[in-house]
Amino acid sequence: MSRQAVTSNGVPIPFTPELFAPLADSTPLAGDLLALRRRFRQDGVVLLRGFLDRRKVLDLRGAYLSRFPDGLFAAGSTPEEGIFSGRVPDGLPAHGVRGHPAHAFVRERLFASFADQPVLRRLAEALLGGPVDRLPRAILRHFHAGTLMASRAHTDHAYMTRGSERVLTMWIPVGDCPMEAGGLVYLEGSHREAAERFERARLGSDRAGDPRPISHDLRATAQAVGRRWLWHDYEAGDLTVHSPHLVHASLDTVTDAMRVSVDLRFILRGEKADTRWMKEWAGDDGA
Ligand SMILES: O=C(O)CCC(=O)C(=O)O
Repeated sequence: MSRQAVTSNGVPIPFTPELFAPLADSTPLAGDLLALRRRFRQDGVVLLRGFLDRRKVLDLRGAYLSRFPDGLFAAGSTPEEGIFSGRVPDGLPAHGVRGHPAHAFVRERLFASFADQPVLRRLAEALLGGPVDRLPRAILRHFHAGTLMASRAHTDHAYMTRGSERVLTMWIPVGDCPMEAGGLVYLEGSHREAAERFERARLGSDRAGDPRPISHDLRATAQAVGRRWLWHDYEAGDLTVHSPHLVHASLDTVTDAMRVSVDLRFILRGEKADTRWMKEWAGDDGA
């Protein structure tokens, strides 16, 4: 993918300064939690590079991908490298449904011990300003080249309307994830936009009957509100934390390496959680 045009869900978006800008790096604020919280409130997102141990993240990648048949991987490559063979093995159930490795993996102790690392909890507490609980519904995403499938522009709030807004999401790439691998992009300052301002973008959505996503068309989404998509070439160990009101989406995976990521959500303790997020994720749970 040349960076003159990137795509999301197969729809090109010119990679121009009007539509894209780099995501601010908040790593220098990691030691000053008040400043980090101010940045989080102001921008609706913080990027912390190398926040997690790279080796631990790559071990998680290897552990997850090793649950797939060898045919998923290019000859001579390891599960941790996650190089797509170009062919999904016959009989593999749809992503995340019972019988697919992601469904079992998010229910394993290994996954829970990664998600429950004290360093993540402490970060959530610093940003939400008090003790937190992790919501059990943790999503494992896995994209590979050739599908032109990516996350549509949306806010997390649209999927969590039955509970408190005092929640946050951590997005953790499980492996290196440059833009070409399907990097997450954030619509700058969009946590301060009224939802109605996106109506024009919604009209062109490929999911017109579903009020939750805004659109698969990231150019139309950005232009509806005159804002830019913030991008980053993520490396294993990086993470972002975002507000439930910040619009985000992902780009198509066009690299040989598959894109794996985890979303973790935390809620301020004592707040009412949306019950759909109180049970473990399944690819077909509809939430
Ligand atoms: O990983 C993705 O493509 C989307 C993640 C997401 O939507 C989220 O973290 O809320």
